[in-house]
Parts: sequence; structure tokens; C-alpha cells
Amino acid sequence: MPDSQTPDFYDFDGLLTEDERHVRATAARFVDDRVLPIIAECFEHGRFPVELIPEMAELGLLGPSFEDYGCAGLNNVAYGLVMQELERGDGGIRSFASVQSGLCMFPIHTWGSDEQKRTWLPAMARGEAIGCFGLTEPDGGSDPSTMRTAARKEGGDWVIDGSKTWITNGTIADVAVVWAMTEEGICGFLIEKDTPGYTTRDIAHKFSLRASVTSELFFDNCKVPSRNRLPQAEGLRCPLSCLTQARYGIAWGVIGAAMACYREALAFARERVLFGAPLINKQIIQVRLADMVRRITMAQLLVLQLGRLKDGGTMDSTQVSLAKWNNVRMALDVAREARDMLGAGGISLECSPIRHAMNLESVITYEGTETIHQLIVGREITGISSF
Ligand code: TGC
Ligand code: FAD
Repeated sequence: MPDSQTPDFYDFDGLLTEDERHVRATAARFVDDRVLPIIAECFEHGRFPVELIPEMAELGLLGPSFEDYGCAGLNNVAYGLVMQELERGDGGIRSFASVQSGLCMFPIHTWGSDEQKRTWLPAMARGEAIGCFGLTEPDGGSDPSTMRTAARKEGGDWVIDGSKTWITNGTIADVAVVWAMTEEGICGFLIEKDTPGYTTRDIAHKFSLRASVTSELFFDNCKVPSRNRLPQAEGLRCPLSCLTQARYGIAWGVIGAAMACYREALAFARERVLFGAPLINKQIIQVRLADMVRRITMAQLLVLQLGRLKDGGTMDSTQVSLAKWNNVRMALDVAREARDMLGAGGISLECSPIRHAMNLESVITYEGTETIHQLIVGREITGISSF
């Protein structure tokens, strides 16, 4: 069975259509041939492999669920399988694709003017323009309703002051989708690279998602023409809707990281001989591997149903919160278990579990921390907001 299908304990593969399996195989080949050979080196040197962007675009992996503007028009299950495969390679590669598709192309497609769509969407699908999404601020990301970045009207233009932090793709982005407080509430703006008053700086010393660019964005009297405001994007509901798209992709993506860790732990346990027998013969080792398969299987079935609901137009953002919470926790636990089962060698970048575990420390924080998703589900079942 290929890596992209292992483990498959409940015939998950049989629940997919031929088209969905084909999309998964295409993304899997890209990951096997182009990502896995270089990713440990990229992680070690803190380098995002920009050279892979044109190939991802060529394969239709950027904005894949849109049907127009040169996009592939995949259904949401196929989109999820792409995310799974990319994160089987590395969370940094999946993060790039999540931000480009779910956080940047989605708001332009949903709330942009015709001119904005024509300018950005085909170029972003071709990988010729890169996007970033600025919501989080230095004073705290969990409560974006209190954002300080402000936009005021000045003649026909908008003037933006403030800053955003922990922004994926920030310094490599041609366009930033930025959320700012106006007199009418939160609005979205497209800030183009090289706009006077807009600067970016990379965040250094990361131990996680090292093969991904993470940046700060600064706005100092930054003048933006009114045509760069997303005309239909008003209210906190809009950035939160973008998060629903990206969280959906994350819930799928992290399964790929867990699959990679499980397989490496299984292979090691078969080969390692301790106390006169291969490790795989030990009951505790079998329990730990069985537990990984149990958790991966539940996560697979959860996102498949989530994807079918999304394709049917009935998915709710609270269901996405539960899936993001469950699946990221699952993947982080599996990665840490696998790391431990590899013994000392498990701390080396020659093995993938330590890299995945460190990446997942970001994934459990970004796009809503685990606590935030627990409280979202708690609010749904009790009717009481306890943030
Ligand atoms: P609340 O009253 O809950 O909502 C305000 C309005 O928004 C609607 N809404 C949503 N709509 C769509 N999707 C969602 N997920 C939504 N959540 C809420 C809601 O119905 C309401 O609409 P309306 O029309 O009635 O106004 O607002 P609140 O202030 O109580 O928010 C609560 C909370 C904590 C859930 C929210 O602030 C939150 O989700 N916080 C977490 C912030 C977060 O996740 N930030 C992520 C930043 S981006 C990022 O991390 C990218 S990582 C990139 C990578 O992959 O590399
Ligand atoms: P805080 O909000 O300060 O939270 C601190 C702690 O308090 C957490 O443990 C949290 O769970 C807990 N907490 C919060 N509220 C409550 C409560 N009510 N009750 C109990 N505990 C609570 N943001 C973007 O906008 N765009 C991006 O592209 C982006 N990319 C990122 C990439 C990386 C690698 C990382 C690490 C982050 C990225 N983020 C991005 C930011 C991310 O969304 C925020 O880090 C996240 O939302 C949490 O915000 P915070 O870090 O300010 O933590």
C-alpha cells in the first residue's frame, strides 16, 4: 500500500471516488519526489523552498477548490486530501498552500471586486503572486475583535496604522489581506508589496515550522487607494469565515503528518532488536502502534464526513473547530509517541517525527488554539460563551 494510504484500517480508500484518489496520488507523487528529498535540509536551515511554488501551481494545488480564474475546481474532500499529502511532507509546505488558498484567495474570491479578482486570482493560482493574511496582532491573537490596527478615510484613500505579527508568508507576499478597524467596524484591505508605509520583517529563532516564512507586518501612515478595500468584507464574521476554510484544511493536513510518524515508528520497531527480539514483538510497542492507528482512523473518518458536509453545503464552523481540535491533538500525540519510540535517533532530523512534532506545536496554536476550539464547542453545546 502506498505511503499516502497507510494506515487504512477501515477501507477509507474505498470511500473515495476515483477522482479523489487521483488527486491524492498526484499530490503524493509531488511530495515523494520533490518535498521529501529536501525538507530536512530546509528545516535545518530555516528555509522555505520557494522553488516548489511553480510546480505546486502547475499541479493545480493553489486555490484548487475554486472553479474559475484558472483554478482546478476540486471538491472539498479532494482539497483535504491535497492538504493531507502536503503535510505528510511538511507542515510548512501545507501552511503555504493553506494561506494562499484558504486565507487569501478565498476572501478575494468571496468579497473582492471584479477588478481585484481578475488582478489577483489567476496570478495566485499560477503561483506568480503570493499572498499573506494579517489578522493576529502583538497584543493577543485569540481575540481579534480588539484589534488595534486602524484604517481611516482620507479623501479617496484609506490610511492604515498598526502592526500584525506571526504572519505566514509575510516577507515573500506580493499582496497582504489585512484586517483593520474602521469607523464602521472591521474591514479587509489588499496591501500590495512596496506600498509606501508598509514594511515587513521575518521572525527569527523559531523552533517550529522552520521551512515556512513567518513575519511581522508594519503599517505607518500607509496610504491605500479605495479600490484596494475588499468591498463586501465588513465585520469580524469575514476574517473568521476565512479561518473556517483554513481550519478545515488543517484538520485534514495533520493526518498526513501523523501517517508519516506512524510508518516510521512501525518500520523502526520491526528492525530494532532489543532483549533478544525485534521491538515489534513487545506488547507495549504493539499497544502504542495500535493506539496510533486507532487515532488516525478516527481522524480520517471525521474529516471525510466533514468534507462531505462541506460539499453538501451544510458544514458548520463549530464542526470544523471540533475537527481541528481533535485531529491536531491526535497528530501531536502520535508525533511525540513516534519520536520516543525511535529512541535517541528520534531527536535527529534524519527521522521525521521530531520535525513533525515541532511543527505541530505551531499548528495546535495557530488558527485558534486548542483551548479556543474547546470553548467554541463548549459554547455551542451550552449556549454560554466562556471566552
Ligand atoms: P463571535 O461573536 O463568535 O463571532 C462574530 C461573528 O462571526 C461569526 N463567526 C464565524 N463565521 C464564520 N466562521 C467562523 N469560524 C466564525 N466564528 C464566528 C459569528 O456568527 C458572528 O457573526 P455575526 O454575523 O453575528 O456578526 O465573535 P467573538 O469575538 O466572540 O469570537 C470568538 C472567537 C474566540 C471564537 C474568535 O475570536 C476566534 O476564533 N479566535 C481565534 C482567532 C484565530 O484563530 N486566529 C487565527 C489567525 S490566522 C492564522 O493563525 C493563520 S495560520 C496560517 C498557516 O496555516 O500557516
Ligand atoms: P494568545 O491569544 O495571547 O493566547 C495565549 C494563551 O492563552 C493560549 O494558551 C490560549 O489558548 C490561552 N487563552 C486565550 N483565550 C483564553 C480564554 N478565554 N480562556 C483560557 N485560555 C485562553 N496569524 C495570522 O493572522 N496570520 C498568519 O498567517 C499566522 N500564521 C502563524 C504562523 C505561526 C508559525 C504561528 C505560531 C502563528 C501564526 N499566526 C498567524 C498567529 C496565530 O493565529 C496566533 O498565535 C493564535 O491565534 C494565538 O494567539 P497568541 O499567540 O497571541 O496567543
